[in-house]
Amino acid sequence: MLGHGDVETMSADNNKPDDVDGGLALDKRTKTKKPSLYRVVMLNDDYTPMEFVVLILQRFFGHNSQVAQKIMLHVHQKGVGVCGVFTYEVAEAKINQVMTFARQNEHPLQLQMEKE
Ligand code: TYC
Repeated sequence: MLGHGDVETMSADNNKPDDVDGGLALDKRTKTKKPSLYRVVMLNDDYTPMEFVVLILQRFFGHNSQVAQKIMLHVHQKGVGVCGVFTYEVAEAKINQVMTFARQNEHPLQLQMEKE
């Protein structure tokens, strides 16, 4: 139990105090939790043009043209590839935006989310 002016050590990596009071909820500092991360993966298909996939990887995932080309070819050859890693809400938003844009352009491009 900590009194006024008592010293409590802090683990540097996780912003959590070392447990010196048996878990009793006396610590008033902000506790942070790292969010779970999710891979956004792209699936190959026989119809979506390669240039369209490269455009998606640049516009929605911020890859430069060289990296975008490499990811696109990986998906084309292996069947699936990672576009990026995000929190759940960001991953979901990217998938919705990309699949909406693909459908508007009448391409069957499919993206999925995978927990890291
Ligand atoms: N296989 C497609 C073609 O030959 C290209 C492609 C690559 C499509 C990646 C989807 O996620 C994809 N036009």
